[in-house]
Amino acid sequence: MDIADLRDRILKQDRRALARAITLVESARPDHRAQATALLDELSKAGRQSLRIGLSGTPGVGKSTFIESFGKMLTAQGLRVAVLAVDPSSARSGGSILGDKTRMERLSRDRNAFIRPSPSQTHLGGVARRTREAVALCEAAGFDVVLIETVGVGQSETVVAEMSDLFLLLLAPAGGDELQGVKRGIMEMADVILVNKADGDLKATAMRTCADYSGALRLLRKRPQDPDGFPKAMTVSALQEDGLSKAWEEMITLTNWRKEEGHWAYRRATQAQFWFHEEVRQGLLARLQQGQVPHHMAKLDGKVASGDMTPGQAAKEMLDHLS
Ligand SMILES: Nc1nc2c(ncn2[C@@H]2O[C@H](COP(=O)(O)OP(=O)(O)OP(=O)(O)O)[C@@H](O)[C@H]2O)c(=O)[nH]1
Ligand SMILES: [Mg+2]
Repeated sequence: MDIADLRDRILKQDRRALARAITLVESARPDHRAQATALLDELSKAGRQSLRIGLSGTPGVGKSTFIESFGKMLTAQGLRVAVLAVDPSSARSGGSILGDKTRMERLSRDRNAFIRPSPSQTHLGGVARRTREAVALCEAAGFDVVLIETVGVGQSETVVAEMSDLFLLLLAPAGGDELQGVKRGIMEMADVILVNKADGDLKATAMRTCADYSGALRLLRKRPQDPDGFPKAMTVSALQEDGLSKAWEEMITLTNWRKEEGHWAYRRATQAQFWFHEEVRQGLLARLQQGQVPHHMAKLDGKVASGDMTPGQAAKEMLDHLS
């Protein structure tokens, strides 16, 4: 593969080149990995930055519908929008991906939008790297906004928050007692909570739910990266495309404030460090699977089990062997 050519085409916003590059970063082959690293290094020199928006929500809350409506609203304003997904679980069946295709039909046909579904990978570390690198590729390809979707299952929110400038939490209208269902850690990550489906019969419930969450957000510890009034809860209807431009205005307000106050750059810097450390950790773990290492480990396993070596001694010998 001609990396210089791929770089030039991505910088010229060639979508097919972008798709090929994402396939390249998804590959686990060592030669592909080396090419991917070289490509990302080259592209980072262009210094292009998108607004990265993470979006999380439980199954059925309306993520796909929201991305379609919100994405169309942005492209109608002349913005270019990329959509990526982090899906570490195998829970997403082929049926659901098919469903997404129909739900995001208008957006997927939009010249100013680029949608890349999640690859079928189960290891969260692998998905995280692939998505983070895909985000970087989309930035280089000149997208104004990169939406990173995750279904709310445990750790994946943290992964997405660590690669986003803004984190949106999509919630469904619900009775007050269900407020407990959202984990505190996830609430603390949110910059904007959107209570979706605020339409028809659900509208009144959605407004109550929104008020409940506004109250809950006020009880959280104040974060330095927030101006007054943030994090904020709002109602939207993805289906009726209601409240979306208001939500976008709030995101812009928050982003501009963070840029002016230095929080935006600071967050990007600490995120880069986080991923550097994460890559080192993943690399070390990978080395445990390579060459003679598993064999050596198995031998030491036997000695530990028989009591001939303490776990500490065995670990030290193993680590000496690795370095
Ligand atoms: N009334 C109403 N229904 C909505 C709204 N947004 C989504 N829905 C409906 O909720 C259902 C689920 O919507 P999706 O967009 O597929 O939800 P999702 O979060 O992507 O679901 P998964 O991909 O399974 O995690 C669909 O039947 C939508 O039509 C809304 O704003 N109002
Ligand atoms: Mg969906």
